[in-house]
Amino acid sequence: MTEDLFASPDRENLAPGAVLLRGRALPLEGPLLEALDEVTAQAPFRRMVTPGGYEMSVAMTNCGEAGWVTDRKGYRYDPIDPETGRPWPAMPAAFRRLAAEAAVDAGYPSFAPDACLVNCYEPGARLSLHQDRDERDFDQPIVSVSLGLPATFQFGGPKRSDKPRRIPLQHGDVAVWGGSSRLHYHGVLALKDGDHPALGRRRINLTFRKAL
Ligand code: MD6
Ligand code: FE
Repeated sequence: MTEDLFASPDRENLAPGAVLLRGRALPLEGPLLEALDEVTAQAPFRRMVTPGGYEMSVAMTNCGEAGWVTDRKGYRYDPIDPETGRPWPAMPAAFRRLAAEAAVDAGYPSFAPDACLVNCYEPGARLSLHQDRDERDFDQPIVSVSLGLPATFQFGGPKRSDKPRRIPLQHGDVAVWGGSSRLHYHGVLALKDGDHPALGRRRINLTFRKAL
């Protein structure tokens, strides 16, 4: 019943609490790409090291009040960029606006993100199955924006061993998830080579969180 009320060709329910809004970022493409350049000029992409000592294939940066970081000591949200010693760049207005509007569309009217992790994939880069559990409040959803080259998202269940579904993500797609799928395992398969008109040989993913 509820599925029917919200059904639309641009909307796909992935799991209870998780919705894919195809093309939802496209109306804000110009302002988003401009804001991305401003963020990465102040806090450049870097490949972080996991607690186990591996350098991640995905390059990352952040904006907002806190940024997600990993190093030999562990994973955490930090108000300071360890590379620059300065606070992360403020969250640009276009970022904040898209995150809030997409959350409303997905049924999360009071989402107010304080952190945005920016992931940069070059061909071959991948993100292995993981849970996002470094945030304080799992009642808040995560809003995830895909830009640039297409990728295959893996979306599993509450256990690492749950077989993941494969979901193709394109430039402009926005996934919002929370509710009972908030802690489900997920990842991104190795990026295929290609050339995107706006972003070249890269995929950029913005994930908005209420971290603190
Ligand atoms: C990515 N995204 O799409 C990686 N996590 O590049 C994530 O790991 C992710 O998209 C939590 C919620 C949404 C996501
Ligand atoms: Fe994640």
